[in-house]
Amino acid sequence: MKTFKIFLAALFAVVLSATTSAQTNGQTKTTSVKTETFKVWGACGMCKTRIENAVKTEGATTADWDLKTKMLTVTFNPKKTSIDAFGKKLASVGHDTEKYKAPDDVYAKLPGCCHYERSK
Ligand SMILES: [Cu+2]
Repeated sequence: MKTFKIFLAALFAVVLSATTSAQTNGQTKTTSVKTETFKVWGACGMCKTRIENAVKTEGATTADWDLKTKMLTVTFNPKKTSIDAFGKKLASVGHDTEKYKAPDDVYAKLPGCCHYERSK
């Protein structure tokens, strides 16, 4: 009887773990979240906050900008937003990307510490 109980418990555990993994598979299929990394010019911690907030208002789920490498890693739902939308938004708040350049007057209004070296 005791062995039978252990057998049942083991069987239950196997079924349970199989169900959980099936659920996670289903989730990754339905919410197709994309991760991309691209370069955003900036200079300091204030830039980091500004850059990350800018892409989040454009629909990024997560955003992490590296001050040393100037690389921004974003996760987002491609059905809701795009790298293009992020680039435009970043330029509008003063940060150059490979594709979109910030207007000179917006760049000029950034705090002194944020005046990164611009590519010509
Ligand atoms: Cu800054």
